Amino acid sequence: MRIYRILYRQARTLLEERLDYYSQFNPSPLSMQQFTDFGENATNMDSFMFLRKELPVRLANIMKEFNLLPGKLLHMPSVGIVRDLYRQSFTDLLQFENGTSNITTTTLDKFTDALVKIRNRHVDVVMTMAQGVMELKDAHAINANTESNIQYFLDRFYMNRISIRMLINQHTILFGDGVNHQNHIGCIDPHCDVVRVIEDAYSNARFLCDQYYLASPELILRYHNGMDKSSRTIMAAGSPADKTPVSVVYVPSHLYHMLFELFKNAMRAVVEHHGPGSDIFPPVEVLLVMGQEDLTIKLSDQGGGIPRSVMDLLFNYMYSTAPQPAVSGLDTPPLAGYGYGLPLSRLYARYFHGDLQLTSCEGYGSDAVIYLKALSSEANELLPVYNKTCQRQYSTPVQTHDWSSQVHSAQFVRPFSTSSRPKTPTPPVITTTQ
Ligand code: P4A
Repeated sequence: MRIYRILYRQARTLLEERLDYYSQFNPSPLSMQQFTDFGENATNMDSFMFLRKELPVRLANIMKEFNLLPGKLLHMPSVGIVRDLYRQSFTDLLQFENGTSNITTTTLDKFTDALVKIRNRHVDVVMTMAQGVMELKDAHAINANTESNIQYFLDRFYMNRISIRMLINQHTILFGDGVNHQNHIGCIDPHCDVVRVIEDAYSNARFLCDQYYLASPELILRYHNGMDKSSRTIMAAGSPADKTPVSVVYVPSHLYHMLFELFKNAMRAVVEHHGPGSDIFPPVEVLLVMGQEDLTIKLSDQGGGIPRSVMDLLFNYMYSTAPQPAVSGLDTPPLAGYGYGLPLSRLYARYFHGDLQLTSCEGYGSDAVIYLKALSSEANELLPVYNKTCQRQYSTPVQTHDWSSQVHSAQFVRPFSTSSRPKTPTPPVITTTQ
């Protein structure tokens, strides 16, 4: 037994040592343009040489940050599982660390296989982390500091994950033996047809909405070109689409993810606000604008909106992990969305220096706006960096207010009536007096 313990300790130290080494480097953000240039010109070997350092750097940066999490979360079983996956993948990559002259096509193939294996290993990470947050909520009362640290961490953790998957996808699509979509560069479409993605997301969300509520709002889609100041209606309620494309260099699956989420939310709000029995719903209106700097997609619905006190909760991981309301006895409300729909969609938007914002007129409806960089040279990856500033974030308590207030934080208020999940019984409070 002892020998195993010694071997284990040695393996651990090597891992820790390499983590220290790689976490000293900042990740190198790539622009959309670099991704496409690279995809068109780089060889398998170029990509290998870049990734064999960049992937361990990105992994190490976020693995170091795990250590700054509140101990309460760090010790949840699901979080432990996720950390082990990261350790395994980091270790897998270390075998490609050394050598320049002895790199053969076998090495390159093995590397691609390793990346595929890593990608598959991490498919369920979002769910497993959400499980960890649920375990934490069941086991402990959460104070504002803990909540803010977890929010901060998860945004960075998921952004890091998005970026690593992007790199892996680019490499495996370009140099693996899978199918390479025509006219795509890896998973990037240099002529991503925004209108097509909007229609796709709308019609798939609508399918779910029809299935669930037996009704759904129509779509009205307008386009404005800010450069030549021309406007046109692309889709009026019920009428077919005008096929002139509006295009941007982008990852279609990222854009689809955001739009699908926003359409589901808008439809759910509209149908529930007007009553599923209503025979006419106000349409969801989408305005697509091409500007000099930004491409803007605004979704406006008349679903009754949300009060300001609830707005931040929609992007809060702690809050969103609450079980979704079970409606009318069906156990999977398809429009409830995956709990992390909005915060993850916002990360996708921010990943290439765009954004996703929600504004609402409570009592009327909501506007959700996706901003994308119009120019691929300006669409740089936004990556979390492990450094002193980030370390300070975790140790700085949330700001106390210097304005008088009677209003209590809405942080733990449930905005919608939900059938609550059976709770594990709360242990009796034991007070000790010294
Ligand atoms: N009103 N407005 C929205 C929601 C409500 C809304 C809503 C009740 C809240 C949560 C949810 C889905 C809808 C909207 C558009 C949005 C976001 C929220 O993009 O009309 O599921 C998480």
